[in-house]
Amino acid sequence: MALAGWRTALARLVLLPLALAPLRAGPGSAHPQCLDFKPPFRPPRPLPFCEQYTAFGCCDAEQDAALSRRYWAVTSRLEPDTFAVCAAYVRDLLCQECSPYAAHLFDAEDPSTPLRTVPGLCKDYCIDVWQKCRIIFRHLSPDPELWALETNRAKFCRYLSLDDADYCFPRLLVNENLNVNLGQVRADTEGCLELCLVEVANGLRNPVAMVHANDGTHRFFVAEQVGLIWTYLPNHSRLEKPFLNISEVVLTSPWEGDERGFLGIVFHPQFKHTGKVYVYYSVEVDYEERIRISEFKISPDDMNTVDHRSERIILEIEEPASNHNGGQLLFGDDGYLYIFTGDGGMAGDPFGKFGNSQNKSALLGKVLRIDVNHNDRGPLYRIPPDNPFIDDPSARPEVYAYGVRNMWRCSFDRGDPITKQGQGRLFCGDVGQNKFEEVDIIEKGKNYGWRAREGFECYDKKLCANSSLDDVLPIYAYPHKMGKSVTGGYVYRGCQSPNLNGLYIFGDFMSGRLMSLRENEATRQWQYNEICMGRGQTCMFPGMINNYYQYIISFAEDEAGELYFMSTGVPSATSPRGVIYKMVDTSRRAPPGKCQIKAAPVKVKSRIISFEPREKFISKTVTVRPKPRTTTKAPRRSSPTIRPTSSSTADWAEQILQLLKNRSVTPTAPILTQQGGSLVEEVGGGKESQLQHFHLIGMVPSDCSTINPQVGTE
Ligand SMILES: [Ca+2]
Ligand SMILES: [Ca+2]
Repeated sequence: MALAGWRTALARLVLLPLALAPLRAGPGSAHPQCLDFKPPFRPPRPLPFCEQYTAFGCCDAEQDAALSRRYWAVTSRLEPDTFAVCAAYVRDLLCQECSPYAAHLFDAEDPSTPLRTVPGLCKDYCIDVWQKCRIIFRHLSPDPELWALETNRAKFCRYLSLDDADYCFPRLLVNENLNVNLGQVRADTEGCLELCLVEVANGLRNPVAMVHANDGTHRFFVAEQVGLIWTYLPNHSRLEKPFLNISEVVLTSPWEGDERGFLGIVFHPQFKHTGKVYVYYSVEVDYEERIRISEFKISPDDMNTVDHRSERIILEIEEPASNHNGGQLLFGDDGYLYIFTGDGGMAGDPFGKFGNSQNKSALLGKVLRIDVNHNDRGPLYRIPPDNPFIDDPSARPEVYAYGVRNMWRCSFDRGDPITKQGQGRLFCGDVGQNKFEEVDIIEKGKNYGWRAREGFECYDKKLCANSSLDDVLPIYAYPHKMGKSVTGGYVYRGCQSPNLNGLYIFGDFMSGRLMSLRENEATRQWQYNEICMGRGQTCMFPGMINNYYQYIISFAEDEAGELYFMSTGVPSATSPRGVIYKMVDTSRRAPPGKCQIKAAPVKVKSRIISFEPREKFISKTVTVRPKPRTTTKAPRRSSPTIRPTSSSTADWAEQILQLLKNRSVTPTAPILTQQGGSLVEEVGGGKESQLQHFHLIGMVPSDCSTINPQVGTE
């Protein structure tokens, strides 16, 4: 094939100074998008026909073959002379369907407007093709309006021009703004990675965890702090009947900042066969506050509900104060159960001679590891034979790692989908005291420093100077001007956003900041990048949004490895303002068909409540700071629990019960919640909730005066 028509035209074009001068598309305004309203991708196999889009674009080999067939159908109708001159134009015009900017070329950014039949052409190119080959348009386009203009060059080329001249063919090919970093995660000038969100669930009251069963059903289960867990089907609809309801025994309150409550859930790795689920929650027993780790079994006649009578208490630990209750449960690849406890509470880990965390005979301030397999007979759990301190008579054998303050959210890396690199690494966010929040990689037997150290700095100078401390420093720590309570996340190992592979994504509960770390393979250093919401058109794809509520409670991974986070506008265990968001990189998607899942069937015995997204894309880049709100403090107390006094106790207890009743009947109904002492009616969505939204540009509240509901800030 001779030199493609566009290249000839392009050569001429670039000689004209005017052609390159008006690069109006500023940073962030480029918007790669395919004709199916989705981001472009890297084709898994080379494209033999539309070669120029073989590295990145909107076609896979199948679509390329279809375009090739169209090419032969069109060109076979041309006389040999015409063919010689015009075939390259036909190919160029057809192949623009594979351009990463196909949606712009064909006016298809908006699904409600009709698609062009021919890509938008720059004037010079149009004149060129009109003069030599206008006959081809009859075969290329079924549009009678275009045919009618065939004899009038000016009208013809006006008809084929684009409103946004930056995107016309072939000029967009040399537009630097449109081509620089194409296919890579978009970042602003400060290196903030611009990602987008899809709303997945809403109306949740402090959603603390979202987990899957690893049983092929692709269901997900969302736990609310009050002690209710809901089953969601892969299409995001929710079952009316809760998966688990232990709200009557779970100890929590409506106070923003109450760290007690239902805190964690994990399915047994062989759940499909064992039917076992493990939960972690606050409870009061004989006027003593405890954390409890229990085992439940799935109901024999409903796969979407546990058998509520099957609870077996695996472990209970007394909690000396209401804050720092830990709450993460995980199973490792070794099949053992990992339990992440807090240091017990108060400030500065004051318990005992040198605190709980450095005391290996205490279960608080630790990562514990136990074996709950084959526990139907004999002890409820066993000590894994290779636990690090089993030979130390002064240490509890359950201890796996110590020096932990309050690890709020940990995760195992699944590893690279192909190379498995990184697999099994255990990442945790450990909430700091007054100055630093940190991210750690947990290893067996290691000391994570608290209370000797906070972040990289000494906290207890005497302990810190002790040569036997031998602690592991965080992989990353940030000061309190960036946030005051870390929420650990996940290393992205999903399929749909291939650019994010290997990125550890986490957040801060107080500032609402989303953050990321990526390991430099060569230097082993962790590269930090903030994550912000895509600006301009970056998130302008059907179903995507670019804003979220501030209080980032937890992150999650679905069965396929896609990444989510949960946040709320009002961090109270009774406020239904929690939303689950899926994180998406719109700069590049996986090739079509690659991420298709085949979910195993789910037998449903409950009413299904379909999902209705409420959050909206905000088109203007406005800076909306969260409204200053009256804040309530968590009850401060010494053991035993001082419950809120007399009349209010009955009030909130009744409220919770009422809420639970309301929830099971009409989950989307307005719910009453107590805020600042008065009852305020809350209605989801609408103007008011928009005000609670914010963009990351300048959104960080200057005064983080609210108390974290899960993790402490003294
Ligand atoms: Ca505590
Ligand atoms: Ca530490």
